[in-house]
Amino acid sequence: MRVIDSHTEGEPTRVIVEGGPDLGTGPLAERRARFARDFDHVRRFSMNEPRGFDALVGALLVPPHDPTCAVGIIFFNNVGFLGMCGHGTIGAAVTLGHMGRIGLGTHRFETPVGIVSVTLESRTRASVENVPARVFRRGVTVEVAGVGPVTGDVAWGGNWFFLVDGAPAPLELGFRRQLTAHAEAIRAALVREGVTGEGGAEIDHIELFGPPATAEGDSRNFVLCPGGEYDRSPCGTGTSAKLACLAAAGKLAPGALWVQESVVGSHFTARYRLDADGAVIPTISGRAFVTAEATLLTDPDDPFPHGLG
Ligand code: PYC
Repeated sequence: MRVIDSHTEGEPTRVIVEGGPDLGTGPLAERRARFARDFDHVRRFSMNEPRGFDALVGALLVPPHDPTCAVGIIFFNNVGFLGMCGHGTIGAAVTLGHMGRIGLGTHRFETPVGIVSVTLESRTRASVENVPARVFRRGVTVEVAGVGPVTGDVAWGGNWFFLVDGAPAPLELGFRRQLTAHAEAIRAALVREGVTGEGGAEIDHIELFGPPATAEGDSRNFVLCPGGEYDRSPCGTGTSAKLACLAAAGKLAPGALWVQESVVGSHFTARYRLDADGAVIPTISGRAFVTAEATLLTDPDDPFPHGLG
């Protein structure tokens, strides 16, 4: 399997460019289901130790179902599959540019949750106009074990998020274990109290917000991902969900700039527009850097041919 690795504002992406599973044709949501049902060992092989690690997000390039798209992408991680992935889309765009498969300019990428419009602005910078983001429930309070009541918003930005203002420690790398434990306790409380996204969808990302660390920033965040790791970037789908919350609260006007800092000190710039139906359409911009071109190997004598986990 040939892969190209990159990081987007600190968060890693591994694009499978050759040797991935043949998922056939059809809508991407169906092909993602086929991937999960028949080829989960490929996800584990490429994501888990010893070839990967828990923060890694994978991106399988597939022929698009919609012929207006340059490519189809299915995102996955150490525990399963994602709807969309903002940092991963920026990483994939820079990777496709690195491979010479796309040039500077705007391209449509198809994902299991819809088509996104991606502009490769330079060799290392891309912006993504995401699928519509929306708030599902505002001001939901759950009782978090060892903490007490915590209030947040449930919103969609391509994945489901619970967004909380405030954290028990500074949003800095040195406090990541404490922040992770806090966010995991919130996620457990959501499950225990039956708080979900629309249609009973699991809320698998928790986003904690605090004040920015720089004069340019509007806010800093810590995002717990489904597999227990934190997002090194400010999280593209999480920032999209944040924009939907800000728009719903009347705190950010269409077109206004929002600078979202991550826990590692990187940032995404973000804005939204309203479409004809009044839906929030976020655009997230950031940098990505190619870090490796590799061939992943397996050995018939390897006791862990599909990795650990
Ligand atoms: O950037 O959307 C994102 C993302 C989701 C999970 C990790 N990064």
